[in-house]
Order: sequence, then structure tokens, then C-alpha cells
Amino acid sequence: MKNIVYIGLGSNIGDKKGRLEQARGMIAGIGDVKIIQTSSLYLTSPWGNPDQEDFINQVIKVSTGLPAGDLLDRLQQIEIKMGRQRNVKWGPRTIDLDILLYGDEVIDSPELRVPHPHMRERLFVLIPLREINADLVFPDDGVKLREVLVSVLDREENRGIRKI
Ligand code: PH2
Ligand code: MG
Ligand code: MG
Repeated sequence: MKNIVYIGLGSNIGDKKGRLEQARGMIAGIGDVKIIQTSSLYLTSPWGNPDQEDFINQVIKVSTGLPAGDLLDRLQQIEIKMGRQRNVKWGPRTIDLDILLYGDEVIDSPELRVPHPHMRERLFVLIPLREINADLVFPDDGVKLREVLVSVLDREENRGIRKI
């Protein structure tokens, strides 16, 4: 069975755009993963830790038969191959690949939480996701993406996100 999975991509070191392109190529190269749709690229202010460069973010939609844990392993292998160091929380990164949504599954394990626990607060996830699926409904609480976006947009004065 194939699942529809949304993956968030982010980079804020060096050739950010090139790294996202390389990461998409490597994701497409994972056996049993097919990229179905990609959002635009967005230049975004750093969230969580303001003392770092702006990010480039994107969301992609893939179809895969891999279980979530296996997909997570493969994405982490790509992060490592691309020179990702895990040190500073919310700090700079060459590449960050986050599973945002995995079909309708709700996962709460030490390795992986889906829906991604911070995605509802982050315009750099919500806006590209809306570009791909404006009718999306969160599988855990049944809230609509468009409703979440209205309240986050209401709250954020400095939106710090622009399409590039
Ligand atoms: N990722 C983080 C922390 N802060 N800020 C932006 N704008 N984009 C990100 O992808 C991002 C962040 C941790 O994963
Ligand atoms: Mg992240
Ligand atoms: Mg991550």
C-alpha cells in the first residue's frame, strides 16, 4: 500500500537552493519513494533561534510504500551524507528533512512524532503545504489547515516569509 507523505525541507548554510535540489534528487533516489508534487521555495526568517541566517524552505509530497520508521531512517541517512551536524537545537543546518504528515497516521514514538509537533506554529511549513493541498485536514484533531493558517497569520506581525 502506498502512503501520501509530506516532507519539509530546510537549509540555512551555504548554497541553500542547491542543497534543497540535491536533497530532492536523493529523496527521489530512495527505492519506493516517488515525488508527486513540490511547493515553491520560500526564503524565511529563522524561527526559534534568531541568531542565524535565513532559511530556504520547501514542502514536497511523496508517495511511498515504506513504513514511516524506514522512511525516517532514509531521510536521516541523506541528512548525514549532506553533512548535517546535530548540535544546536533549532540552530543552523546544511539540510533538515522532516516528516510532517504520513498518510492519516498519528505517530508518537521517541524517534518520530507525526504530525510534526511544531508544524502548526510555523508559516514556513503551513504556507508551502497550503500550496500543495489547501484542503488538508490534520489527522489527529480534524482541524483544517486553512483554519490553522488564519490564526497563525493573525498572530504573526512579522511574517518573515517570501516566495523566491
Ligand atoms: N528549522 C528549525 C528551526 N528554525 N526556521 C526556519 N525559518 N526554517 C526552518 O526550517 C527552521 C527554522 C529546526 O528544524
Ligand atoms: Mg526541522
Ligand atoms: Mg529535523
